Amino acid sequence: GNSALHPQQAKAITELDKNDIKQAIIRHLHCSLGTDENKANNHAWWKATCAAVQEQVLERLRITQKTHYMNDTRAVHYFSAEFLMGRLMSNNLQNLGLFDATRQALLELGVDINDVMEEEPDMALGNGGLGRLAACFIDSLATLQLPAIGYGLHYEHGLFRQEIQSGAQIERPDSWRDYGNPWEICRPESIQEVSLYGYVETKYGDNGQIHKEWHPGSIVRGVPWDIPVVGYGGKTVNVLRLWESRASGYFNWDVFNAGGYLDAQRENVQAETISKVLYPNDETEAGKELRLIQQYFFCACSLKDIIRRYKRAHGDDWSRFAEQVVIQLNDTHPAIAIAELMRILVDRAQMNWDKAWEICTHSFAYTNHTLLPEALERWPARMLEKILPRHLEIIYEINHRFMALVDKTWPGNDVIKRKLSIIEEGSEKMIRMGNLSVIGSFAVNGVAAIHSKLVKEQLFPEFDQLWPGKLTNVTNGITPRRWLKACNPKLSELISSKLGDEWPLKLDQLQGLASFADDKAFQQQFMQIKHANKLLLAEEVKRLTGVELDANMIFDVQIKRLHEYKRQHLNLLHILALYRRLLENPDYDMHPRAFLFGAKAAPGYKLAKDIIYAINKVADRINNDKRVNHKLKVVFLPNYRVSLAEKMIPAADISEQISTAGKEASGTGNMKLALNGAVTVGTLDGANIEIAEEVGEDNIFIFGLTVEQVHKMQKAGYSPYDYYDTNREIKAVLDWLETDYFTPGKPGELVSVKQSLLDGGDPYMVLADFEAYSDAQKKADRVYRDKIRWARMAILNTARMGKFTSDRSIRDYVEKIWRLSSCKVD
Ligand code: DL6
Repeated sequence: GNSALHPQQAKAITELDKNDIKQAIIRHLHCSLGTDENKANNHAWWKATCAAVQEQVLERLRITQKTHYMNDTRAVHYFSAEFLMGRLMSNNLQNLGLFDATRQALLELGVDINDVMEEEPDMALGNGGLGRLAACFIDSLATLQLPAIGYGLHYEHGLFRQEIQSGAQIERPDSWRDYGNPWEICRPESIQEVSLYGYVETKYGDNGQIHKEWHPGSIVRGVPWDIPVVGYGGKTVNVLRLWESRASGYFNWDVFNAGGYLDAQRENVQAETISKVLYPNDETEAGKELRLIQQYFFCACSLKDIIRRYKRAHGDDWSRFAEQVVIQLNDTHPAIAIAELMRILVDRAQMNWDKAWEICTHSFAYTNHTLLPEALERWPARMLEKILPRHLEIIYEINHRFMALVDKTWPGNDVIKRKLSIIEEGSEKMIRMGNLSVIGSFAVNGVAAIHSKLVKEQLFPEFDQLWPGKLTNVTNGITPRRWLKACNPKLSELISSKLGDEWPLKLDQLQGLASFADDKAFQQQFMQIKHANKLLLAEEVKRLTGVELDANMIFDVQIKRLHEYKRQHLNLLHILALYRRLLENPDYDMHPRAFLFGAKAAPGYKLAKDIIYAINKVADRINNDKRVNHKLKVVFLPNYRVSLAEKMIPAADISEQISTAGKEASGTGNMKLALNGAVTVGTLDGANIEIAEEVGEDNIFIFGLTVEQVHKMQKAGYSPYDYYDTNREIKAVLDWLETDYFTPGKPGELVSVKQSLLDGGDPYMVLADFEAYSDAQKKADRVYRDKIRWARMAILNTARMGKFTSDRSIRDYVEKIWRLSSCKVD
């Protein structure tokens, strides 16, 4: 190859040393960036370093793609509207095994690698758990050397940047690629075109056959951007392919020729709007036309891309399609792909319906991520008719045939029919994407044992009867490369010193730490690292908020999207209770504690924003109250995101996982925190249940109502006033919110929080769980003061998190759903 130009490329990656890397960085500083060592600022160093790393990555990408092509591998295609990647530099260096050499190289160039990494904007193309799960999964897929490709949208603006002004959330646009993104590669050779709008023509053939032809009203171009996904060990490099929308040249040219220059420009703007911005709603469907167009746009581009690749190997023989291609639908956002594949097979490939349906239902699998009714996607039939008229017809046909099956199974049962139908009849006809997904897939999974059980028993019981075995569970996981090795280098080193360095690939090996759980010297090392991480976070907190934290305080962390069901306000009520206890009794016996929050609220979710405001106002008051602030601090860190999580998680003592039982499908932050030695205070919800099984009941603080108890109470008619009227503390803290104690001169500013918990009916049973929560916190406080016992608990949490590696999740998908084989890349 070009080894004369780039001598280091001739070397195997394991032979690359700091001098090779140094040379490559300098070369890029000069030749790619047109600057030099004396002029370069941290941003330039970052770009040059990324470019040097990317050389290594692209070479491995090329070899991977060639290997997959030569072996004609079956591959999984992970369709997701969100990939919350975060920063890539440290991750790619870790996975290539080049982190230390690069750190050294930069050091010799007079630059601190940490300062360089701070230059990288987060790739925040996701809202929260669902998007971050997709990112962990593609890491594991590459690590396990599985042929896989992630497909999604190349949003120009990711999730908004959050500022806090006078306590309130302000949304600012996120511009992750304003100054270029060194990791992505544009692939104009793989541009696709996608149709929208228009009408359907029915044509009658000589033999009486009916053929449908869609005459689109508009065509948009999809430009693919590839982000390499480097597996740990650097062998397999898969890609994440993200589609950017552009105006399609020729379509507008017609308008232009007709003299409609401005119309043509308007068309351009509309086409380019499709991938402009990520919808910032977590757990709520946004029934907006543009969102449906976004979903269809990336699915249609991706399917064309898949089919192009399939045809390159198999020509027009569709018979092996489902053997080669499995498409995983990450929630219902890409569910329209089912109708699109049917359209391609029936209308374009002229296949008969049954054969097409056979291929479809052997290609798709669907993951459900929530039971919350407000998150289950439904589209107005009229909207579909306007944007995708042919797809609506196809959906009606799918439903028609499915209803016949339902009728055969439950003859004459209209209740069941109405329930299972893809079409919801009402004042406005709606298309239920969940039902379409279940009907069009060969497998459906929930994301934690309890969630999958509820999917079976509550959400889709009849589907489970109809197709026994189709509904299954795959418990979520997280990549230990990012969420331990990279984000907590000190703890990683300690672990490696005891267990060797294979644990990032074999996370079960962490069990080996259990034998040190009672070892005084190890306990000390483990807790010293926690302390050092807390000092680092305290510095960051000071920098970001001005609040000073003593690293001897308990660092109690709740980081996740803001939602009533996640109950940040339960945490807040407990903070108010502690504050009140301290004011009533200055000697109130508690270990000093710092409560740290990180959370974004959907811009249109009023109460969520009110809760953020309330947390900040309470924080202000407490942090400036000399009577208590040596014992109690509250911090709301602005702009919570992946890179901030990487700083908070290694420093946490307590992990708050306090959702109403039955509402949090799995959670993944719970896994990240426990892996880093934080002890969970949590309800029996989502993956908390499985975490409790792994760490043992002595090493977790479980409290509160169970799923069954929640159901029972709600059926019996839950009244929050029962608690308000009988629990002095609850009444006092709720009434406190109505005064101007936290908002001087402005009483009532925080009243919406109180109202939601009383007249609002307290839908997430905050008051019902308050006392149990407070007791669990008291217990955690006592245990923390027993240094030896706490160290043991923290160590055992890390030691017993092996199950929650995303490698295990991916292996489960491979076995239960995808039936994939790994493909060794050398
Ligand atoms: O499965 C990933 C993640 C779970 O860990 C969370 O518990 C769950 O709330 C989240 N679900 C969503 C739902 N969004 N939609 N639609 O984000 O998924």
